[in-house]
Amino acid sequence: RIAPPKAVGIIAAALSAGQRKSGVDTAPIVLNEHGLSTQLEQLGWQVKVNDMLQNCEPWRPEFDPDVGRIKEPRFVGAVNKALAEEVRQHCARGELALTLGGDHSLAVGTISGSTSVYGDELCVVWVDAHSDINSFESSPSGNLHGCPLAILLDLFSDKPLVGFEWVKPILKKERLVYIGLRDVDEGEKRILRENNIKAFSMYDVDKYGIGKVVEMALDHVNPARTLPIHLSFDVDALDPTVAPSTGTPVRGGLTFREGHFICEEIAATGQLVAMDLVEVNPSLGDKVALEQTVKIGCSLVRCALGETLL
Ligand code: 4U7
Ligand code: MN
Ligand code: MN
Ligand code: MN
Repeated sequence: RIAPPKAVGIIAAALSAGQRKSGVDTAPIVLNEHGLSTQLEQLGWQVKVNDMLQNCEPWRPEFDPDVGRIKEPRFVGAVNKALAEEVRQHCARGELALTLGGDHSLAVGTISGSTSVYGDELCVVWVDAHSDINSFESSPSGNLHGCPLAILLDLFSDKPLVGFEWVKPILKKERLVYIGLRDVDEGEKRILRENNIKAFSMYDVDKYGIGKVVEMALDHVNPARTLPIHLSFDVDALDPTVAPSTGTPVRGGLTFREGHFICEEIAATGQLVAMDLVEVNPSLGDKVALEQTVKIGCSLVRCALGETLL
């Protein structure tokens, strides 16, 4: 090859305190045991494994009472602060920052890290059944994995949430786009409408087809395809028949090919600088379900990193 080897930092982020089901913290180890880092090396990537947050217990505070309905804000905030610094370092070295979750609250850290290097040009493509933009007032569950975008866009509340005082609102709402939504809370719908945030739901995937949806999504955030992209991929965007081992499955999701197509189109832009793969929970479902979910997680990452580009 003529081009210098591309490097990727694989950050294991064993965060589960953003939701209530145990096991999601074991996904990074299970994904790597399945051979993800070797697979990326075979694609020509130089792989650096970052296990700083493979165990999040050192960041757990002694005392972490709820704030309103919000659960474990100090713990989730502290892990995210540390994660932001790891992502920042990888991005600053020109490496692709690949974060393996863990629950989706970790996107506060990963996107804080990527925007700290790439600034407000950074585009976020959020692939999910859910819109993860609940505020302090709107969160029905108090689980922070339903809130990361409200925190990042500074829509969370009048004053920063305890534990998240360090977050800088660099991400612009014009640079955020969703694909795959089908379970959006009433409060979230209002937030999306009031802030004019672009979203392509499963309705749009049915109506226009995935090819047109991804084109429209990228046209919205990245019309000339010249801006850096952060892909935040929640496996529950996929249909539960395709990716069953996840904490908040919702029927009617993306097919195997639709999920991969999104990753392939983003790979084709050549602008991917960071990716999160979140909400794989190896403790949910039987052996077959787990095997299927871990396999698809690995192949989504490989596709986003160029496996199927000819
Ligand atoms: B995920 C929910 F109420 N919206 O806020 C909430 F439906 O990262 C679910 O997308 C959030 O998996 C799901 O708790 C968070 C609920
Ligand atoms: Mn999510
Ligand atoms: Mn989700
Ligand atoms: Mn979920």
